[in-house]
Amino acid sequence: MDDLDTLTRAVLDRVAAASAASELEDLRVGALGKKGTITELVKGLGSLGPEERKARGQAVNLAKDAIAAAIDARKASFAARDLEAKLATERIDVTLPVRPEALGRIHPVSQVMDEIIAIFAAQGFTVAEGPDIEDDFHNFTALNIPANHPARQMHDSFYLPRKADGTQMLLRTHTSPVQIRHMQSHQPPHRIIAPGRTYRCDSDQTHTPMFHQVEGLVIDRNIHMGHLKGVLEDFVRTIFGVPDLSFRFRPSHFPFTEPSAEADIGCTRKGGEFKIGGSDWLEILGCGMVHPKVLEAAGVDSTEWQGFAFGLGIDRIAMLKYGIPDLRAFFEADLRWLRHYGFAPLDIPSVAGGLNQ
Ligand code: 2NM
Repeated sequence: MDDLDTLTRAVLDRVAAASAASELEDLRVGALGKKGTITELVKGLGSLGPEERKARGQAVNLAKDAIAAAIDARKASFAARDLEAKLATERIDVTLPVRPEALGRIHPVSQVMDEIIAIFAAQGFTVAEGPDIEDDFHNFTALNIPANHPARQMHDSFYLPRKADGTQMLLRTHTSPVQIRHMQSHQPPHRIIAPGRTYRCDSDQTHTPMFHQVEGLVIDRNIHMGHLKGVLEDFVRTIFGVPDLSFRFRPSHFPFTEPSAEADIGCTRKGGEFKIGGSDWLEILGCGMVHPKVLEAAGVDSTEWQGFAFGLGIDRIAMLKYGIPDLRAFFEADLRWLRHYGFAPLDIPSVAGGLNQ
């Protein structure tokens, strides 16, 4: 017995004195491994009588368990100590100010979207939102777009796989379905804008498959084209910061408005130079009086209510306003481009702030 007790105590003392996990592993192998001191004692049991062997066997097992438990406990305390040390040396002070060179930038599209929202908010509009994935009714049918219209073709719109009931969802091709949904779920009068992502199967120098639109909708009892022109003229003058910017309507056609117009702003083209303001014309948006069929499809009584709608592309406004030459760079997530064309996060646009200092 004494040799077992002495041996056990010696191992436990060395476990207590160990200063690293690797030392503990050496101690474990030395005592409990194949050729370990305790293991060797077990081998000696064979030469003992049955009674003595049983008693000695139990004592050896208790010693093995005690040593293994002591080693595990010491290992755990080393792991806790190492973690504490790591946490102490790698501590970060989350209250420190952000490094200026590490600041993110606001994408020009986000900036212009915020500017547009600020301008229409000052005119009393609120923002409406809806799903990017739409059904045929809200994206086309309710907007008086006929069954054979080219926009409905497979190669002009992004369709999802057909569902079991035969219907097929698509990525919205404009934000008009947001306005249909708003009219369905709210009582008139309406005064909303619907900014957001839109999708068309189109990709070249001036088109990307995903782009950004803002559409506006005003429905009340006596709304007419004069209100429309006033709202939009104020908008283009404020967004471009040109107080006397010229603005004109040209007759046009959309299935969802009657009458319909396209609007131009004044610009200057001289040599290679281009700027907003001047006596040349640049097309900027489409608009019109909401077609009675559209109002009825959205559950609005067209004998009592009427109004206007308009739509414009945000990406092109951003290019024009901030002199960004290449549309495709907008969606390449190039950090150098973002650092150059991006905006400081706290440069929040407001009409009172002049939008762009
Ligand atoms: C445009 C041009 C003209 C438009 C119509 C509607 C709705 F849902 F109220 F009928 N929303 N947007 C509209 C009208 C959009 O984009 C060039």
